[in-house]
Amino acid sequence: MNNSGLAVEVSKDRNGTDQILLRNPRGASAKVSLHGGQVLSWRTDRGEELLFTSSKAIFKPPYAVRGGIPICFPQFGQRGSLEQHGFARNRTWIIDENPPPLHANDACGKAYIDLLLKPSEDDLKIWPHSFEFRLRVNLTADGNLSLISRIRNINCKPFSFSIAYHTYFSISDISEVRVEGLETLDYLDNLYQRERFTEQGDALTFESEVDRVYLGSRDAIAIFDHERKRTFFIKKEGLPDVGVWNPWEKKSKAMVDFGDEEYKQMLCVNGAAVEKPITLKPGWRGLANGIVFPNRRLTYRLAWKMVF
Ligand code: TA6
Repeated sequence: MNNSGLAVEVSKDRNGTDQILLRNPRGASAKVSLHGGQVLSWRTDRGEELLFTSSKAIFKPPYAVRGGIPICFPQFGQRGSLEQHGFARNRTWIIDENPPPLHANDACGKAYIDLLLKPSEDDLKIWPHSFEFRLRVNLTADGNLSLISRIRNINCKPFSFSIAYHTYFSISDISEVRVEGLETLDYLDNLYQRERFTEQGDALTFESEVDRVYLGSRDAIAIFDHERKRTFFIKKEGLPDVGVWNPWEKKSKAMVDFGDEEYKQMLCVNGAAVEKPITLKPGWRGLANGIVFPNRRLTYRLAWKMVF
């Protein structure tokens, strides 16, 4: 624990993979695994878990843990020879001891860890683009969580990728939840072969499986959980799209690493760039994700922003 009461503790998980616990003076915490560079837990200063993880999650490579915030890179979805949602979430990242500096307000007064993923020789065979993916996970003194990603093209030619921060929010019950901020937007519906539709004018509520990518969304989205009297305010900058997913009953039963009834306790709202993949010329380009602002009124804001 440093003098500002922020702590960063490295330990081993049950498979011997390093995981990092970030803690702040009020007791809020975040846990990040080097397996997939995945945030597995984010707790308020009262110890309440805000992210969902399945009771049947498989914590063993090469599976991505079913929950938390998997990083879908260099692809969101299933196309070509890459595995669904790309390989970044199924790889072991390393702690980046000497990262390039970040903007001051993305760094000061935070407990943080810097992770780094580089492609293996095998990765380059399936995705022939050399990159460095740097991920900083921050926890601030009042419990904010931020994931700041910087992807560097160390090729000599441009490459394109799609990306999503597949964020599993913990909710009281899917019937108690509504999402605002996606009204009137176009979306690609994965249940209809990514056909394009337009959202009506009301808040999003859930009565069946939803698997959509909302396009060109505004920078403010809110998840209201009536039962828990909890609101996640999602503020984003730069990442143009937002994925929304709930598998509902049938798909839940078909997933080995997901409980049959667990669809009731989770909702994925994912900051993403899907419709228009991002093209990187050689050099740095930054993306950032999840800044969660808890405050005393059980209101949590999640913001995504682009960091250049
Ligand atoms: O977020 C939407 C989605 O693409 C769904 O189609 C579903 O497959 C989900 O991601 C989970 O994907 P995963 O590969 O983690 O099982």
